[in-house]
Amino acid sequence: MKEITHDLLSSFRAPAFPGSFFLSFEGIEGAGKSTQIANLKKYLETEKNYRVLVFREPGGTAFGEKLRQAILDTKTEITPLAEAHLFASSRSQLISEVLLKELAVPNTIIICDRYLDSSLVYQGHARGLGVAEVLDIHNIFPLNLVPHLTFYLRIGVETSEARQKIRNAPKDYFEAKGIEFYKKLIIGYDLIHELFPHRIIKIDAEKNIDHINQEILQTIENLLSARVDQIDE
Ligand code: Z5A
Repeated sequence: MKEITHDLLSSFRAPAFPGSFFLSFEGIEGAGKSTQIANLKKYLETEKNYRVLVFREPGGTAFGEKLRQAILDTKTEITPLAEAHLFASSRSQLISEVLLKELAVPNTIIICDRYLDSSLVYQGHARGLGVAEVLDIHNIFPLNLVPHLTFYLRIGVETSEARQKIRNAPKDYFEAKGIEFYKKLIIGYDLIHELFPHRIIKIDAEKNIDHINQEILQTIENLLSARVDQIDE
């Protein structure tokens, strides 16, 4: 497997659009991403007057949604390399067709439900392709654009299973892979957090929904006020 070098990591940058922000949420199944994204969107729109757009990955474009269905509904095994390229092509389309255009509109916040880190963790670490190999696939504009902030909602395997049981939906391609796969995902996310310690904010998502929401809002306040200070300078 390839080495993750400083040079490789430093080619990943947040997009520079004055007054606009790009955020993502990460975590294993049932971590509470959709729940927290809905709460954050409401807060940013009503309390901060931002224009907030939410996209999910894979998906977010007509092409991406077709890929999502193809990947998550498959009953046959896909190689980790094929998976990585499929997710990257959905992401590439989302960035070019939507993200860059929308971020250029001032006062916009884009929130992605999963993004690059999911590929690093699922394909790179848990499926064994290698984190550097997945970074390499993304080391070309615009795939090398990363969020200003990523919230990693960390839960254990037991909590994930308990929350899935309540939902009682049929298992998709990744959900069917079992406990050992989920354990690898958690190790993978901790590893990615070490690689990008400033961008990725790790949150204990075993706590209750309101507590997590408050922690997220505090971090967001810091991001927004730091950016305003920069603009004022
Ligand atoms: N994938 C990949 O391999 N590579 C990639 O690059 C990308 C994706 C982009 C997409 O999953 C799959 O694609 C995913 C990785 C792979 N595979 N898996 N597994 P998805 O989008 O279909 O599913 P998900 O991301 O795992 O979403 P989810 O299951 O809906 O989880 P969530 O959004 O994090 O959770 P939630 O819907 O907000 O909450 C789940 C339940 O828990 C719900 O009943 C809530 O009311 C409850 N909940 C939420 N928070 C709490 C707290 N704090 N306490 C108690 N209960 C809570």
